[in-house]
Amino acid sequence: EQTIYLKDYAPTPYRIVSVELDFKILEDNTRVRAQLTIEPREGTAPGTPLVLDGDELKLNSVALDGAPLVLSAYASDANSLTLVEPPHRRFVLETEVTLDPAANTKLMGLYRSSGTWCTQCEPEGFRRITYYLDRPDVLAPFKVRMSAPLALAPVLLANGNLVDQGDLGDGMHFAVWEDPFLKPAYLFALVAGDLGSISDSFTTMSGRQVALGIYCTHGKESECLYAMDSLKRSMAWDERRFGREYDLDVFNIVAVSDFNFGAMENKGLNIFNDKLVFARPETATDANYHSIERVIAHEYFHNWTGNRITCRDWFQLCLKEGLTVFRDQEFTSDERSRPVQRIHDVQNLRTSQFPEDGGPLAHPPRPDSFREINNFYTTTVYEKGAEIVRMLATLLGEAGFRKAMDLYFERHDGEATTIEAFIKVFEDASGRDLSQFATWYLQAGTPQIGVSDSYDAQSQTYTLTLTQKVDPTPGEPTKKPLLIPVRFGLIGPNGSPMGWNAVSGGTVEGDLILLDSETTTISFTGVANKPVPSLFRGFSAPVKVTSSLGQEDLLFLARHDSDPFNRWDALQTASTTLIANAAQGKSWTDGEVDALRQALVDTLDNPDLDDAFKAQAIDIPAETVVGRHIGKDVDPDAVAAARKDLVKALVGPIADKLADLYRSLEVTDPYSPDAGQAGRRSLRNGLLSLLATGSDLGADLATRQYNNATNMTDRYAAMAISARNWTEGAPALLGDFRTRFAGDPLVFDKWLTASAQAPDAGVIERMRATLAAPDFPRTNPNRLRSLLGSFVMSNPVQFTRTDGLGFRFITEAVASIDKVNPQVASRILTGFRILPTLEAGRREAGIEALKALREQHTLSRNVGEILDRILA
Ligand code: BAL
Ligand code: ZN
Repeated sequence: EQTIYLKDYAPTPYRIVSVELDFKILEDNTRVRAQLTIEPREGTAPGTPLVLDGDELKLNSVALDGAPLVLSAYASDANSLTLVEPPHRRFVLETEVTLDPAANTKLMGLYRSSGTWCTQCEPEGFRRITYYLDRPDVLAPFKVRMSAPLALAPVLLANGNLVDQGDLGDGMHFAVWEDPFLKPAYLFALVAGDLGSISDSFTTMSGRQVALGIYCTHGKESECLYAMDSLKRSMAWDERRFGREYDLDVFNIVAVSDFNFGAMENKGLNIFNDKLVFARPETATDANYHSIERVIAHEYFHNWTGNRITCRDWFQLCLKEGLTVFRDQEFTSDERSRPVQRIHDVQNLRTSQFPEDGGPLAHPPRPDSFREINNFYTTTVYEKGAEIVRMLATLLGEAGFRKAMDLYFERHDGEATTIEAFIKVFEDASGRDLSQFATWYLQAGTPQIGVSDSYDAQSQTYTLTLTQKVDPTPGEPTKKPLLIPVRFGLIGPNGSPMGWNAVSGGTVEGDLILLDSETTTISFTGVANKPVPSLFRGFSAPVKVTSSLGQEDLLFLARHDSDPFNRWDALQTASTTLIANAAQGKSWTDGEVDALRQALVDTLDNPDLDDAFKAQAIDIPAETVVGRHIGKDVDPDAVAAARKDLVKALVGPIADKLADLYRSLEVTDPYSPDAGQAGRRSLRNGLLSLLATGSDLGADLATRQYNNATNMTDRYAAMAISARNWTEGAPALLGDFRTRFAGDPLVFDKWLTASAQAPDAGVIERMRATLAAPDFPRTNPNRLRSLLGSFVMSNPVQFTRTDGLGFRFITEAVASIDKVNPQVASRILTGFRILPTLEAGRREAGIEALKALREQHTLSRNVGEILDRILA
């Protein structure tokens, strides 16, 4: 298999000046004619061949400047079209291919989803539509004509503005769309179908009217209203926060049921996985509303960070994704609660990115090689990428960051650029040397921070020593020290902040320590008492801290830290440590549990904290998070048992109090997805979860909540909590849920997710039966990910069974999905990255299952690459 290296990057010898596409969409096939105006770049030697990318294409004809090409002038197969000796001047290349969108189960290129024709081109899908220079640094204006049967596809959409449309007779009609903005082919989009829609408009800051449309299956129009509202708020926010105005007269969104990604930022025509558009209270949870808002914003924000400024090559993916995730996180923080959003984002980072960064699939946010680019749409590129941008914002401060972003937009608008150019903008805007900082993009692995401190009462000097270390990752045996911003404060014995007179031994700027070497020792003089340090406030860097603080200091921080993130984090660390120790045979003392319980109670009783924060604070870390903390020779059964024991010990003496609080939090107002109501429900459901794991009261409360629920948030929480704790009532609730919403695929996904998380030994048998049912939609990514993705990522007890049944269940499923949709298959397989952390027996069983997969099947490049990296 061929590996592609960043160091081999070179511009194409030819550029594409303009693109005209003509799609004739028929029931059985689609004919695509492309007219590409092409010219050699400066410096290209005459006679240099032109090689266009293709993928599973069937070429009907090829012409140059209007005349058919003789056979000797070109070579073609399904994967490329080569002009042996193109003219050394501007010329027009015309090709025609025929596609079979209904047979395209990979969902890359042009395909049909529930009858609708739609496209997905990022990263390399356009080459499945026509022969092209399918790479992000080839930018061109596109004009798209399409014709289709009026009865099957009354709606015809593409990028840009509609410039013509009409009837063609014989039941056919056409539309012509023109996109004046230069774009790479991965941003191309086309939709044809029989769709309903809602429309609205937005007036931009300079007073232009933009027509907004959301298209969907007929009957779902009212479920698109929250997405539309989110879109308008996103457009206004990007003007306020970043001065970015929308540029076309039209912005359309289309919801489709079969989609590999969550959504796609095609210029002026975003295509969405329908789970990130549709919402009504009876079928969508608060978390769904939250995700819809976030992803609508994310795709919209790409218009500037991704589309107007795009990536030079796919190694730079983080340039648009990390930055755009940062922007969507900021949007949600401004729209809802900043501390709650921060905790949410860090939880996500710790549960998904840290395991990636610490395992066989670790890679730098800006990788330098790949076999299959689809395998690099990872949480490292996205979420760690966002953390890197956040650190830049921390280093430069709010005004400095905005100044740098303004410069970025000014300097690079219309370009396909690189991480280096991005960093340079921040250097130029701030006058700082960021060469050491840039290592964050180039080096894999999560830094581990060691902390030790001492206090000398006589000289009133507090000394803090911080160390950084990154373990080797695949291909990177040695690591360089990073520039790590540590936002911090010192807290005095009475819980209030403490100042100091002078600092020596390290760089401190205001409340930031800049950690730039392996060890930094900083002395603070004029410190009146021994302080407790609060470090990495707001999670100021994506690191793991091995704290020197004992349980007592942690619980002190949980009460007194002025930084809400660190209050939350102190509780998390306290409970993670107790569970991890117990799972390794070192049980907690009664005193430790009493103190943790009291800290939880104090948090719940604190009138100054909001419900959403309290819900996060009482959340006991998941088994996977504890397993990650232990790091090696993990026995997931022992972790699960220890976690359950701790919750029991914590909840036991206060079960009645928690149940009273649970009852008092019932929401009686009509449902609204707003942050206040959602926070109240999340606290109530958090209490239900504690009660279900830690007392006899929970199971009944869950059943009652399920039956009385008036919205999906409460009904789903009751079912999922019952399933995860495998309560006596769980099978009945799952059974009811399955039929209550039969016919709604997005609700079926919720059932699949909850079912896959049941920890009982029968879960695999039940999942097999689900998959084998004749009506199971085996080509739909959402269904497959809901069942199998949830199982590998959140059911460690059954996935890593010592008898290997869980591993084999997944490898067998992956082998069959791989034949239909390699992207979905390889994503599910990444769950095996957990192997190096497991105890020997389980690890061996997992390796055996992977080897059997490799030996018994012909695998896609996607799955093959993941498999080889895990087994390496
Ligand atoms: N560009 C792929 C989908 C997304 O990250 O927005
Ligand atoms: Zn994105």
